[in-house]
Amino acid sequence: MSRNPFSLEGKIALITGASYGIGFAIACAMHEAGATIVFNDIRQDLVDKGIAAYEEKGIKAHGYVCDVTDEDAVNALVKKVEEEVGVIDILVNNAGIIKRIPMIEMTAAQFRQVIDVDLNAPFIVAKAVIPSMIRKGHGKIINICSMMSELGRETVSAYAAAKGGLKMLTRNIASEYGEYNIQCNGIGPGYIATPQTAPLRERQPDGSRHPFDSFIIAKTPAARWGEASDLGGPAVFLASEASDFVNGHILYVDGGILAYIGKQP
Ligand code: NAP
Ligand code: GCO
Repeated sequence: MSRNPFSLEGKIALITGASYGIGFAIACAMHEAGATIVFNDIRQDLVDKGIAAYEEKGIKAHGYVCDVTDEDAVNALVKKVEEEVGVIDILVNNAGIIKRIPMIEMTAAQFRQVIDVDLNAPFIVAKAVIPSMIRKGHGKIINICSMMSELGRETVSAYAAAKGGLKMLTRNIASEYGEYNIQCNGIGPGYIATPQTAPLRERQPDGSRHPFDSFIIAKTPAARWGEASDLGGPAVFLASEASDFVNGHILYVDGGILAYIGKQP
């Protein structure tokens, strides 16, 4: 019988910031495809909550405390994972933050903080796992990008700068390490219903939809917000042998937003 090219059997996947939200959904899909799941969060209580959420799904995940912006902590995490679980075959740079502040009101410190988590950290974590991937002869890196890797909008200057940068970091990792059988691709989720976007979906005092919520429905051919689980299949594809000749690509999983001018009001 031929091997299933989408199988992640025997693979170890590190998904950053995956106690809940998109990272959690990607981890669950990778587990279903056979991978061993490793994740981190910034505090022990958040890691414990994550482990309990995985247990509820019947998944024995390995959770660690680590702030992805701290290079020493990331290096220590990767060393510990290699000792306790094994060499990381799949890295998903998922941890991310957003600050919705008009640019001329945003402080440079706030801007730097977003760049630190959303762009510097993927560099730090990828840098930490690549040497072992080279030694092992293969590796998959998936960077979670955004609509804001392509588009701008008011209040998200730092996030757009970071996610645009992450798209180019993705292409550069693919260019620099493709010859070592390392594939680095991005996933660009559309508007997905998670805690990060909850403020954009809050009901109005009169019970009506938030104007941004209605705007997103009108901008999305699928006419709905994405669910975190919508990212599972694409992530498994980019983590599996099925995508071994896909490198430096950004796979937008957006219900068609980038193809569409939007519904006429
Ligand atoms: P979320 O619900 O806010 O979850 C983000 C996760 O990242 C949380 O678990 C958070 O940990 C963790 N995190 C933040 N800073 C960290 C740090 N310094 N070290 C370690 N972990 C850290 O966000 P989400 O919507 O699932 O988004 C996940 C990724 O997808 C992000 O990169 C986001 O930008 C991107 N994305 C989201 C959407 C969307 O519509 N939701 C669309 C496109 C892209 P805590 O437990 O501490 O909060
Ligand atoms: C915003 C949103 C986003 C999304 C996402 C889109 O305020 O516009 O939070 O930017 O989270 O990244 O792909």
